[in-house]
Amino acid sequence: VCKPRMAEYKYILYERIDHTAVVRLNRPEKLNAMNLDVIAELSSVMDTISSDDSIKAVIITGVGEKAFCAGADIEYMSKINPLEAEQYAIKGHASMSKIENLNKPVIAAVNGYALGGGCELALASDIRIASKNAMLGQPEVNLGICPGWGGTQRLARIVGVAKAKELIFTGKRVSAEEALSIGLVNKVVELPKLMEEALAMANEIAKNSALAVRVSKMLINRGIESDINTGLGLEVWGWSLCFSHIDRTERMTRFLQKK
Ligand code: DAK
Repeated sequence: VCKPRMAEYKYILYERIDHTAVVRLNRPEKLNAMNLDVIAELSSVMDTISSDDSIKAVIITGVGEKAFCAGADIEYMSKINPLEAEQYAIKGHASMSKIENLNKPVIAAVNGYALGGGCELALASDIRIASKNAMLGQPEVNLGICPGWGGTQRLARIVGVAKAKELIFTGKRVSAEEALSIGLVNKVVELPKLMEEALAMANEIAKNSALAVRVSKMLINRGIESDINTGLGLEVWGWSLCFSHIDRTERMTRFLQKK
């Protein structure tokens, strides 16, 4: 019998806590900056998580107390040729899209700097919880590039066009509190409480029907790209799909039997 073997990762730590998958970027000496290998490993762990029905929620965070992720690896980018840059772009986009479209909710536990690609990683997640020391921003224009892993698109959708333009054009960093005030993060907590809070939210999600949560995520993501009638049409289909699952029958029966 061939048992599936958990892939060994060099730059990420992967662990299961009950129904939650916890993925930690593990390159603290470089503030968890993402080179091609980090991106490839992130992509691979998302495939593993995606096919495991026992996982109900995912937390992405960084190792250390200083950084969630300081962005794309500037040293690596300074050396690559156009063909390598193409691979970096394609694989980076694929990774972010895998997170955004993952069949489970993803919580970014932002434990410090989330800059450039690091902020984009948080933006590709569904929910962001930040520690008080977190600093978020898109400083790419300082380096002569624009945000390239979805920052120009997702940031504007999350905080609105005007704030996204301010953040991207100035490249300035915002504190966790300011990020909270503009809707860039959902919640701010003390650093030692960050994982506890993220796990508590993941557990709250895990108590609900996995199919209903999954369908809701898909409907919100697709709907935001569509006109309202297309979105509502999708909602009819998604809602009806929930009736195909025993979960709906059991949960409604439990309610009616006052269990
Ligand atoms: N890349 C590589 N190394 C980094 C790094 C980064 N982004 N950020 C930090 N490090 C390294 C530092 O070089 C240093 O390494 P050593 O010198 O010790 O070997 C170590 O991490 C500790 O950093 P510092 O000594 O600088 O620590 P400080 O506390 O003084 O400063 C800082 C912390 C976060 C303010 C500072 O490190 C900083 O400003 N880092 C750069 C942040 C940044 O500009 N990030 C955006 C990068 S651009 C793409 C799409 C998207 C992107 C790329 C490609 N495609 C479509 C292909 C995204 C681009 C970006 O993310």
